[in-house]
Amino acid sequence: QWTDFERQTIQSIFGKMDYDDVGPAALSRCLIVYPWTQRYFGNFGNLSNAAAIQGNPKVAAHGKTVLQGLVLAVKNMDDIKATFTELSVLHSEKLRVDPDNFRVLADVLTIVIAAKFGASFTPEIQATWQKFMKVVVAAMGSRYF
Ligand code: ZNH
Repeated sequence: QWTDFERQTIQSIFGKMDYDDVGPAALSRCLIVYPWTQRYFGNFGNLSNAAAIQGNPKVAAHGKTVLQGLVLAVKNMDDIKATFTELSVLHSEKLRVDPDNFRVLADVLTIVIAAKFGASFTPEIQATWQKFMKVVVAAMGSRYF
């Protein structure tokens, strides 16, 4: 269901992305702007204010982990749902993350990326990115009943 343009666009975004920068930025922004998402990270230590969240090494590490998860989706663009079956089960049954939060994180990630890429993040590229994230969010939620 992907055109050549869409495949190239997603690959190019991930090729240019600095994971060590974007992952922590997106997760920390999510925890700051949507504080209810903090409830899942009770073992991450101090999340009491924006500076604490941004300086928290566990948040940074986990931001990178989430992006590594997205890299799996890029590598398996034709079967994202199956690729995320196990992760969806983990988030549903073990972590008990409300699936609405996947869209929330996808949105903050979009904002972080748009800010990084600036004018080169054209409406066409953004539309492709949002389509990709929509498939990811659906796949992450696919094992919720
Ligand atoms: Zn998540 C974990 C991915 C979203 C919460 N995650 C995780 C991991 C991964 C991921 C890969 C690891 C696993 C293992 O270890 O095995 N995520 C992901 C993705 C996404 C997500 C891809 C989207 C897109 N998460 C999310 C959200 C939330 C979460 C939204 C909330 C809010 N996760 C989580 C938690 C965990 C995880 C809590 C666990 C952590 C620790 O370390 O403990």
